[in-house]
Parts: sequence; structure tokens; C-alpha cells
Amino acid sequence: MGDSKLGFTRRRLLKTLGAASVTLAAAQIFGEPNAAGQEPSGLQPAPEFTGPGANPYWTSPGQFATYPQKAPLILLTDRPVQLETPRHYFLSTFTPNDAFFVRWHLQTIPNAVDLKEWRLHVEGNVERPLTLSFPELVARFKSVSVAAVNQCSGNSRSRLQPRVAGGQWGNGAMGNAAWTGVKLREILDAAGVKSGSVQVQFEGLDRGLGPKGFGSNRFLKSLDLTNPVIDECLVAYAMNGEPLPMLNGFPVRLIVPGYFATYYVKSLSWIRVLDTPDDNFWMKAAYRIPDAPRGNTTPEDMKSGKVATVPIARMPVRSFLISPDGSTKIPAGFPLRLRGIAFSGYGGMKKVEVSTDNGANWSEARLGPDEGEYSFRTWSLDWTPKSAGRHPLAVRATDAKGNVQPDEGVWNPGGYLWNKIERQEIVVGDAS
Ligand SMILES: Nc1nc2c(c(=O)[nH]1)N[C@H]1C(S)=C(S)[C@@H](COP(=O)(O)O)O[C@H]1N2
Ligand SMILES: [Mo]
Repeated sequence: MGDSKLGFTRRRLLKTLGAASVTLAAAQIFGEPNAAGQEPSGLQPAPEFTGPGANPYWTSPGQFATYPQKAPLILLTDRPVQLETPRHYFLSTFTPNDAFFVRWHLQTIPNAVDLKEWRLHVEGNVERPLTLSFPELVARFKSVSVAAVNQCSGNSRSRLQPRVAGGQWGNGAMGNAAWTGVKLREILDAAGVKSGSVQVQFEGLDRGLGPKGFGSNRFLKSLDLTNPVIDECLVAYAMNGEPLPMLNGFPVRLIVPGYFATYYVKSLSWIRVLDTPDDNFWMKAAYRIPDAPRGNTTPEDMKSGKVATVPIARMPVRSFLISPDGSTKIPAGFPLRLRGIAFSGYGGMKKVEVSTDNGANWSEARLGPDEGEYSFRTWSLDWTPKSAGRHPLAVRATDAKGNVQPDEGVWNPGGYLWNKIERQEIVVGDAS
């Protein structure tokens, strides 16, 4: 690992957290019911992203908001809090904590956690229920780090045609961090999973009203105990070497490398071993995808009621051109360095290719440092546009399993799994 962010020490963490509580002083994070899922699915086309003058921030309308511990981020909704990361932050492998996107579902989110009071409970179908204080959690289990992308299932939802309800994210509902914590497996072993157990359920500190059809007042996610990803999960207490921002799940959150962020339960406080499959709203009704290639279906097939669904899981391969962003005109003959990132939930990157002629020809980009198979991987390619005019650039990644980004969009009612080849038009001016 070439980055010090993965060389995090427990001693430093405990020093940082010497003050036993972290408080968010934001009154506006309490509010009315979640509007997600209740907005009409209008059929106006998604905005086109052409330059110059293109909105360089991924999404329109693009109002910025400042929340505690956060840089100005693009405000999607404030009840619940949904903040999108502006495009330029994705020039680096690791997304800064203060710029990391934010997504909650429920009305009331924790804005203060007193570590003297806080406990992680391990309960349910176990031999020895555990109640771990923060220092116990840190000291009792081995400290490990992993670089992993946290991407919302609905990232890029605004691109779907026909449009679907839900937060109209651009491409900034994702981020990559070096997560440090302890292995979920070690915690489960300490508690002793009883035979007959089928799933493990995760619950945070948020409470209250959620979207339509949601009966409980809790956000709950579960994973099958037979899923090999259980052995890769971390209960993370540090993000890029610092305590987690409150809005990103202080004091600890679950990390499920390669999986969509819906499983990355924030302010994780209950780990519950189940002897029957979890049928709560967030597993049975929400975050499900058609059981079909790419999770793809049509509005007509959905209406037939015959589309079988499964819980969403791993993230398909994606790549992004971050710079140039199309917002300024480039003089002909100007040597550009095209830069961006790529990742896949199915393992590391094999190659990233760039086309400067709308997909007719492709050139392989140079890959940046390898921070692990679930991390962002930066890429770059030098290119000097020779002729004035519009140059449609495109970027396409292939992951280590050989999965290639398709040039077709995907459609499902949740607006999940978008991974179509990204395009960015660059306008080159005559410099003579
Ligand atoms: N406790 C809790 N954890 C949660 C959620 C939530 O609503 N409550 N939302 C999940 C979803 S759907 C996403 S996209 C990520 C967002 O993580 P972030 O806010 O750190 O970017 O958190 C996940 N973990
Ligand atoms: Mo999400």
C-alpha cells in the first residue's frame, strides 16, 4: 500500500478521540417525513452534459449546502440529508472526509454520540452476547485497513430513461476511503454464532419516519452468514485516518467491500444474529433489483408483476472522466492530461480505455497506484486536440474479472446499477 492513510494506528485514534464525545450542532437535520419515493416520475429528459458552459458539478440544480464537519456539498434534499460530492474531488484516489457524500433515510439522525455511553451490542442467536465500549472494541480485536468504495445504489439515478422516483443523483453519490477497524468475523467469533443461524443484521442509531410503505422506525440491513463477503467486512472506526464524520456514521460503521453502500450501516450499534431470514422493509421491499442480467428490466415488464427481484449486492464496473470537465473551451494544440477514476465491486481494474472520437477508437490509459481491489484507481492519458470543434470523449473500464462497461443504460424502478460508458464533450477553439 503506497498511501499512509492505510498505515493508521490505534494509539493515534485513541488520542484523537481523547475528548469522549463528538457533537453535531445542526438543528436542520431533524424534520419531516422522507420525500423519497413519493415524487412523481416525470418524463422530462435528463440534462445533457455538453461543454463549454456545461455544469461541471455532475448534477443540476446544484445548490451548495454546508453542514457540520463538511465542505460545501451539492444539496439533494435536507430531510432526509442527502449531499452529493462535486466532481473535482474525484481527481484523487481517496475522497476527503469533509467532501464525502451523505445519505440518510430516516427523520432523526444522530447528531451527538457520547463515547462514554455508547456501546456496540452483539446479540440474537449467539452463545455470549457482547456489549463493547469503544475502547474495548478497538483494543480487543486486531486492527485492519481496507480501501473501499462506498457508492449509493442510486448513484447516477438522474440518468435513467424513463426517469424514476428517488434522489436525482448525478455521479457524486460515491466516495473512496481507507477504512480502519476490526473484522466482523472476529466479533462474531467472540460472541459465538449458534448453529441454525442464517443471517446477521445491522442497525444504527437513526430512527423515525422513512419513505412510503416503511412501517418500522429503524434502518436495518442483513447479510447471509454463508456469504463469503462476511469475512471481508469491517466494523470501521476510522476513515482516511480520522474519526468518521458524524454524517458518515460516527463512531463506527460497517464496511462491505465491493458491495453497494446500502449495507455500509452507519453509527452501527447493534449486530444481531438471526435464525430466520430478515424480512424488514429495507431487505424485502427496498434495495432490490430485477433478477436479470445487469438488473435490467422495462416499465412494461414491471407492470406485469412477474419480475422476480433479489437484494442488491456488488457494484458493476465504472469509470469517470474528471478532468477536463467541459466547462471551458480548450485551445487547439493545447496538451491535455485526461484524468479520472475507475472501480469495480467485482475486483480490481484490468484496464481503462479512452476514446476521443465518440467510441470509434480507444487508447489505453495509464493506471495510477493500486490501493487494493475495492478502491478507486486513478488513470490518466495525455492527449492534444489538434482540430477545433466538438470532441466527444468517452471512457470505458474493464475489471479484473473481464467485465467491460456497456454502452447501454440500465433501467429498473429503483434507479440502481447505472454503469453506462460516460461521455464528456470538449469544445476546442481555433488557436490560430
Ligand atoms: N444507519 C444508517 N446507515 C446507512 C444508511 C441509513 O439511512 N442509516 N443509508 C445507507 C445508504 S443507502 C447509503 S448510500 C450510505 C451512505 O453513506 P454516506 O452517508 O457515508 O456517504 O449509507 C448507508 N448506511
Ligand atoms: Mo444509498
